[in-house]
Amino acid sequence: MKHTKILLGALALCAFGQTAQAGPTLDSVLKKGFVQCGTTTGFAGFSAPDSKGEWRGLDVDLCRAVAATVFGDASKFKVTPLNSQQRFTALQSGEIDVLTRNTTVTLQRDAALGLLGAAVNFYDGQGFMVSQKLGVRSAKALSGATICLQSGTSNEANVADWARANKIDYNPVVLENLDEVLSAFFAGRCDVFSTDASGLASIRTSRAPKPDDYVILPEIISKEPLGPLVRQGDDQWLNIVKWTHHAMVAAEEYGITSANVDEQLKSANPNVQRILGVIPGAGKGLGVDEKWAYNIIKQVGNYGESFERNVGQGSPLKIARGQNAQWNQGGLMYALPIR
Ligand SMILES: N[C@@H](CCC(=O)N[C@@H](CS)C(=O)NCC(=O)O)C(=O)O
Repeated sequence: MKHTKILLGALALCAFGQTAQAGPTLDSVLKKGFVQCGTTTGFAGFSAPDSKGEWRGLDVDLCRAVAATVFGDASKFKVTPLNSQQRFTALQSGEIDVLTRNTTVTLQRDAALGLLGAAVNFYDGQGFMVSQKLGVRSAKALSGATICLQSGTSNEANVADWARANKIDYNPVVLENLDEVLSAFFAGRCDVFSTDASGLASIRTSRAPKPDDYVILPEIISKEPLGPLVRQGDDQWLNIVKWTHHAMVAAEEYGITSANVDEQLKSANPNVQRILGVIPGAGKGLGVDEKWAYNIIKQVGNYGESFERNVGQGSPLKIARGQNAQWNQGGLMYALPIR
């Protein structure tokens, strides 16, 4: 009897294993009609409102892409601006559905906070910015410096590790809001501002009174793989966020862009056909429409388009692709197979 039950269970799994179970997050997102994304309070290139108040950036594009996956409409999203400290509780409490906010994926955030890093959409590392007037050209010369940091970031602990390893004394000034940190730094209350290199590039171009008065030092002291986080316990939602990112990266790898995606529907390449739903299966596996990735690419673009527009050559930040180039171009962006 017991064996028969196990066998029936296994048969049921085989028969229905192709279809995703509707998880609680997708259910509630479908019910309310939009995806609620946690972003920064405003950090140009990654998540910030433009002059018309529309949220833009690499992380906002990922949020829009999730909306395209779920609704076929990238505009069905809302933003909750969060400082570094507030972001994890907002996700834990269900106030947001996904955290798309320059957040480093670490073991403790996955293990102790009940959250999960779903992907990495920007490989980064922590650096230092100083005023030109300080005359310092290397982080090795920072002994005795006052370093401004934002609380609730991985940046605080990284500086402590780096200082201990390099026998450097420093005075930390740790403040909760980015505006307070930047006011302190630009007013000269700190010699140094330390955060992710992308953050330094963004802040120097968009927030410094005179960008040329500030230099970013060459040292990178940590690994900061930045990516979207979801709550633990909802595998379907994790899959949706994870594969949304991989669809954008895969589209770039196969040369599918927002401009040519309709043309690409006629591609003879089975990889392209699977991504675009011409060969069905991926949508069913995620519990969404077979045109999910087509909708992302058409409305948001592939990863490279989003990168260049927001933080790359088409943006004031002009960040080089570097580690964020495709795996076959010397970078770390490697789409998992959509099949
Ligand atoms: N990647 C680091 C740092 C992320 C972070 O919160 N950086 C600050 C400094 S650039 C930020 O984005 N602040 C924006 C805000 O609080 O609105 C982490 O995950 O802890």
